[in-house]
Amino acid sequence: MSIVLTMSETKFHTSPEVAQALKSGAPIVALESTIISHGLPRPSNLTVAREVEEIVRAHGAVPATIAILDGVVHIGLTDEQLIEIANRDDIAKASSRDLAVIAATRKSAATTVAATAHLAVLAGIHVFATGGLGGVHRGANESFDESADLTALSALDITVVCAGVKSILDVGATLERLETLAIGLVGYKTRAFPGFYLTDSGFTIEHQVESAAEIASIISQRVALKTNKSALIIANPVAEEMNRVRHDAILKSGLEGAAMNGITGKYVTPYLLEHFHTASNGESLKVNIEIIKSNSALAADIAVALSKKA
Ligand code: PSU
Ligand code: MN
Repeated sequence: MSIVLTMSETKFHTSPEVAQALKSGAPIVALESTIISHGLPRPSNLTVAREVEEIVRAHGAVPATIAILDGVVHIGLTDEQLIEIANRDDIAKASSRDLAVIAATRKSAATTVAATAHLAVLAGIHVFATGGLGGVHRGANESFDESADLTALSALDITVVCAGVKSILDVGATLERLETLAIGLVGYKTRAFPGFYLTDSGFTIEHQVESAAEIASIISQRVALKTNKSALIIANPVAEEMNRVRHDAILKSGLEGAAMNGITGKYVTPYLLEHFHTASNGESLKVNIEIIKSNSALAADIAVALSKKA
């Protein structure tokens, strides 16, 4: 027996503002929602979600925060929907593989980098801002824990602005995987690969760019040379990093805590982020918020520069 899904059964809602921008070719920036539901504590999660949208607008682009609410995929959220993502207790964390299940069962989920990038491209959006990418976890040679962000980005034409990968990961292994998966990587005004809370993870990036216009040129060349089957990552270090000594100590206790409490799979990243925010007395939260804001501003500048080229 074959199951045929009609379009009406696939609930895919693009907000009027985003739909209009898509139609007119105006610059758009996709924003993920897992940061809001699982990455930041209440109530700052909602404040940040709103501020980030404002920053994108102030830089001349239209924000498209992406999530699934009660089975409907939303590209662009209303303020009421942002509130739901920030405050509802039944918001799951969805990677690409979960999307169909959440939609079919009429559930609600925030989307990770993998799922957001997938839905953004499906909607026709090719610039995306997040905090830090998922990657290869420490001890992955035993646990096989590698974020689906990597494989998703190996098959999507999208430019992702991030502060490198989270320092909770095996950064060296993640960089090797990015190379294998042919995911482009350039540093924004730096050749030091950022480590999320830290401006320099200790690893080097081969290519450095100085402006959004330069990034737009690279994106055009990717299309011309057909290397746009996989994503391009713009590594944008935070202006002011966390205290390194404190960072390292909190990371150590966090990893120990995760192991002791048997935290595995998709729960590892939210657990460690939460541990950082609590143990650092909000210092990591402050840095995390700065990261998301500055990445959104740069993503908007890139989207604007791209629309000028078109
Ligand atoms: N960046 C942040 N906070 C977050 C994340 C990124 O500043 O919470 C989320 C993203 O949604 C990313 C996810 O896709 O963490 C990675 O989770 P995992 O390691 O389970 O793939
Ligand atoms: Mn994982």
